[in-house]
Amino acid sequence: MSVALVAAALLAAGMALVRYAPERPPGDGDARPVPSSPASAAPGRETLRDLMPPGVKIGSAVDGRGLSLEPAYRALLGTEFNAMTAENAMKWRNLEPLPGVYAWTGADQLVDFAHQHGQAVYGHTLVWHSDVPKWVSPDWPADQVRAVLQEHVTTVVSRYRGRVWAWDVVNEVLDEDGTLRDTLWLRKLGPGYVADAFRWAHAADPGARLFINDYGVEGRTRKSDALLKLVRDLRRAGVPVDGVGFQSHLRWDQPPRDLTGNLRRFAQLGVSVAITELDVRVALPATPQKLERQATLYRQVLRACLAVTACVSFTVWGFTDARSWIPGYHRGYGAACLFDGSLAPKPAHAALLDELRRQLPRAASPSPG
Ligand code: 9MR
Repeated sequence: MSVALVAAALLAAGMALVRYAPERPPGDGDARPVPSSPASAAPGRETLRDLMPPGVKIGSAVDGRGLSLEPAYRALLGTEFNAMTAENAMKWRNLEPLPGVYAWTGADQLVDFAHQHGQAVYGHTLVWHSDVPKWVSPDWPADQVRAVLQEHVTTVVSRYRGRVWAWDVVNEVLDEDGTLRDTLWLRKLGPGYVADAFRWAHAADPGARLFINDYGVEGRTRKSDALLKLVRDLRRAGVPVDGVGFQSHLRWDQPPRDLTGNLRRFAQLGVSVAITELDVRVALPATPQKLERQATLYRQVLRACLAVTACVSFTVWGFTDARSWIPGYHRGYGAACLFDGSLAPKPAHAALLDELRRQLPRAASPSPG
């Protein structure tokens, strides 16, 4: 299904061609105040959070289970980051294991931890082809599929209304060739499901920033061209899309092509942009040389985000190699995070700190005479 057809479907549905106006201009971050950093775990050591410019959040994905981990993990999470994304706790399969039976504990704990540490929560993810509860059946008629999807979006967003600053409303809706991915949602509901999901989420929490999130779109690729067109069409049709998330699961030896220029062309549509799931996997064994190249790539991604005013957050997909998804999914790769398996900072962490220090506004020079 091409993105042109999405636009056609939107029009066919009789939608008003009103450009959606965000409540605040892009680039200004969160409308909800995030308190400043609590005292650092290691006094005297500056953290990423300390140095991040106002208006750009620094986040990490956190698996709900990570929160019950050792104090050192919790201390780093609380001091290095001012935002967090639910790595798994808010996925539909985990939230509603049986129809109408919700398991909120993991997600609630995450939101509570964030609140106690003055951190913003990035909700992930409402509509995805993966991690759908098994009880949602492809044999159901379209009306039933639509009703459960709407119920899911509405229930989850309403529960965290005012406490989640942004949502990945739809995740990975595009295929590698830029067409809409063949999913249960597309097959049953047609391309209009994307717009509907944003409208349902907006109705449930009009203050939340609503994102479309994908991978393989960081550089100028066929897929990012298609995403650009999709976002443009959705906004022209009045759909409340506030931002575009660039997952950024990168390989140490494959930097994206023109990341900064790519972020800019999305920003020109009037949306916020965000680095949502950054990690940089290296081919094992991880040598000092590879970790230096990894550090350079982390730095480049941060630099790109900071160069684009519309970039509102920079989030890593987990901060320790001890808990990264990479070894389980990418054979022969690992060591993708900012801290090693013993929570010691790696060159990539130092590179981010260095980049942030370089970007600090220069102290006013003494007046002549
Ligand atoms: O890191 C997540 C891993 O623990 C889960 O098993 C997996 C399936 O739910 O999802 C991983 O996170 C993915 C994210 O939700 C969407 N973008 C790609 C991420 C890495 O696969």
